[in-house]
Amino acid sequence: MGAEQQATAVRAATDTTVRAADTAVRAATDTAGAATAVAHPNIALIKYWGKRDERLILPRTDSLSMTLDIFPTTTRVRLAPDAGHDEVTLGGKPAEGDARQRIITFLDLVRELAGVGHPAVVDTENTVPTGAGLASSASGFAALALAAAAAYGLDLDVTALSRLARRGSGSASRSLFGDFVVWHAGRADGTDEEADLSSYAEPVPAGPLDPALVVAVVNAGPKDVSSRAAMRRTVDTSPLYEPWAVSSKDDLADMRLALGRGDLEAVGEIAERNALGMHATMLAARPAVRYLSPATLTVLDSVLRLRRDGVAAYATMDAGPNVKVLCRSADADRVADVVRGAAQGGAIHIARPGPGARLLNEDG
Ligand code: 2P0
Repeated sequence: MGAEQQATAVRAATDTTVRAADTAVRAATDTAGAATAVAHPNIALIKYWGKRDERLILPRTDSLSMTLDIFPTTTRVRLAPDAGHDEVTLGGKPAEGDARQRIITFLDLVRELAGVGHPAVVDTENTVPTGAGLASSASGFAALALAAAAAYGLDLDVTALSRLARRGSGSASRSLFGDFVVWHAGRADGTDEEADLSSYAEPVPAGPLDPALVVAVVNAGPKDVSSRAAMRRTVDTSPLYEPWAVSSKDDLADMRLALGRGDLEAVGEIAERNALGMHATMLAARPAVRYLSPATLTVLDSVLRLRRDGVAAYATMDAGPNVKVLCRSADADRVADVVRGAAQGGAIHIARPGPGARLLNEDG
């Protein structure tokens, strides 16, 4: 296939995927007033690290992720016109502090867009074990965006929903879609409205990869520095930030090609170098942000040993010490065994590509 034909095929495949996602998210929007949505976490293979606009949550660079099939978040939003204020529970307990405030700020945005001022009752169930190192903000705000938009009667297509989810948490924009997903940084040279419109997520076509992601939890404790604060400090103070942002563009272009031809080794190599580069930017921040622990490095050593033994295994780490190892689905159990030995008693989870966010019918 020539480059032009390939581009046309890729565009057609993407259009079909977006239309299918649209049907899924529009399916139950006829029950305005209450809606329940489910979304899965995603892990970035090309990282989102750094904002250019904190209010609109506009990133400095494009990012690309795989949506997982484990640990979904389910969120129900019900309008409560007679209530005096929003009522928010997480896992059956009243939400507090920053978590509660971020949800209410997000509901305020939905109310403004819908022109409906009613308070809401929001119930969220996360199935991710506490501290598993799989950020629940991506699945959480993707599910909340979908449920709140439906409950408040906003008729948004899935692209607009990914923009909306972005306003809750950047990485949530990617969890609207299943499998591999790119989030566009968008236009930096126009108005706020143009920038907002141009920063959304969409599916990325991939060849036959059959991947798995082995998650090694080496420390389940809370982190010292939030990813939001760490990102800000890195952009503001790290001399390595700009070079990483520039090289991340090349990584993304290479990643699209590697995904397209179903080349798991190349996908893994690019993901690993992009993640290590991101951590290098943090180590050079002032003061340094160091999420990687001795146990992280022990797991990274085990990944190198696997590669030396001929197993395609590649590591990526986010804003924490836990390691996610990309490998072939057929190798997942072997990789999990080796990584378990290195993870010093930490829990191991095996994930595969998962679905996009969807609304549940009221009967579930
Ligand atoms: C990512 N991370 O691409 C990157 C890699 C962590 C490391 O997205 O401030 O919770 O809510 O937009 O999305 C974590 O940041 O940050 C994140 P906000 P978010 O997955």
